Amino acid sequence: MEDEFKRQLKLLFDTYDTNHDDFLSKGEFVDFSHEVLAILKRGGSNAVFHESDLNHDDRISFDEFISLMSLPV
Ligand SMILES: [Ca+2]
Ligand SMILES: [Ca+2]
Repeated sequence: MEDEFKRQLKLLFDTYDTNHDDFLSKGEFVDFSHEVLAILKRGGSNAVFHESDLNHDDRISFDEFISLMSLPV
């Protein structure tokens, strides 16, 4: 389970590690933070929560979290 969690986080990390040097440079991290902020600004955290809760069980699973983080902005 922990390995799966790390694997998912690594996928997320790799998404933003655009030059694949296994580090997030300041520029890469800025892209990441802008994307997160853009998602949150899109309608407030309440709306984002409902949008992210794909199966509507009033909680965000890690899969749903990963889906949220992979949304195109
Ligand atoms: Ca990098
Ligand atoms: Ca859910």
